[in-house]
Amino acid sequence: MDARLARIAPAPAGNSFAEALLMGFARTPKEIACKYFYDETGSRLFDRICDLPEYYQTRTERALLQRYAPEIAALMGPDVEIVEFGAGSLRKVRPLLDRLKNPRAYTPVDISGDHLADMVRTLAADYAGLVVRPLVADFTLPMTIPTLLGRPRRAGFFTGSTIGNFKPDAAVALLRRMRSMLDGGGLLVGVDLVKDPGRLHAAYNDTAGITAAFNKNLLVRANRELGADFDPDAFAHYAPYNASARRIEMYLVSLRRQSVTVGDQRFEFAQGEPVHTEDSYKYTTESFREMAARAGFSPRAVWTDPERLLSIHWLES
Ligand code: AVI
Repeated sequence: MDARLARIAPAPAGNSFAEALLMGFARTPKEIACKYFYDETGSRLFDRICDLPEYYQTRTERALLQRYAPEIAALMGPDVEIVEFGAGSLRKVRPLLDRLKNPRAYTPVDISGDHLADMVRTLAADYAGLVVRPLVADFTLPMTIPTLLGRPRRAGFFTGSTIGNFKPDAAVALLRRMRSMLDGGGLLVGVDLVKDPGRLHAAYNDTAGITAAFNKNLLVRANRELGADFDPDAFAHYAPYNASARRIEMYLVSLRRQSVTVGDQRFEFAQGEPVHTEDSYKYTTESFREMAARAGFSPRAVWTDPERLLSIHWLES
C-alpha cells in the first residue's frame, strides 16, 4: 500500500461559515451559500438523499460510470494521475481505477480532512501500489496541485452534478480553473439534464422529508456553531423548479415575522421572507458542451442513460 498523505493544504482563512452567513444575510434576498450544507449531519443527510427513490441522480450516474468505465479509461489513456474534485467517499472513482491502465496516482481533493483521511485508508487498502495523495482544500477557490515526480498527465474527475450548484458564469470560471489545475489534462464531468419538471420537483421535495431536513440543517448548524437562535420549525423548505432559468431553487421561507440573533447581530425576517440556500442548474448535453467550450475545453464524448436523466462528459484540454 502506498497512501502517502503527500500534502494537506488547509482551507484558506476568511472563508468561514460565520462570515459567509453574515455576508449572505446582508443581501436581498438573504442567502446562505450551499457549500455550508455539508457539516457532519448535512453530509449524512446528503447520503440519505442519494438513496431516495425520487433522487435518480446518484444511482443513474453510478450505473453510467460502471457501464462506460472501459471507454472512459481508454480515452484517458495509460499512466495518468486522476484528480478527483470534491471526492467525498471515494467510491465513485473505483470502476475507473479498476479499468485504467497503470494509473500513476490518485489525488482526491476534498474540504473535509477527517473524512478524507478515513476514506483514503479504505481505498488504499484495496489498491495496493497506487500512489494516493489526498489534498484537503476548497477546490472552488484558486489552488495549485503540487506536481508529482515524473509529471504524469492528469485527468480530472468531477462527478455528482456538483457543477450544477454554480451559476453559469461561476461554473465557467470553475471549469477554467480546473483546466489550469489539470495542466493540459482532460476532465470527466457529471451533469444533471433538463427533464420533466415534475420529476425534478419530486427529486428535491421527497416524501420522506430528507431534503427538507438537509435544508434546515443550515439553521441547526448555525445554532450549534455560531450560537444563533433559529427555530428550524419556523422556516419551511421550499424548492420550486424555475423552468425558464432551468434550475431548481432552494429556499428556507420564514413562516412568521420573527427576529433571530446570530452572534451579536440581530436579523429580522418578514412573514414569507425567503432565504436562498441553493441553485441546482440543469443542462441539455448541447448547452453543457457550449459552456465547457467557453471554459477553453474541447468537448469530446458524452454518455447518457436511456431515460436521458443524466450525462457524463469527457472534455479535453
Ligand atoms: C450536490 N448537488 C449536486 C445536489 C443537487 O442535486 O444539486 C445537492 C442537493 N440539494 C438538494 N438535494 C441534493
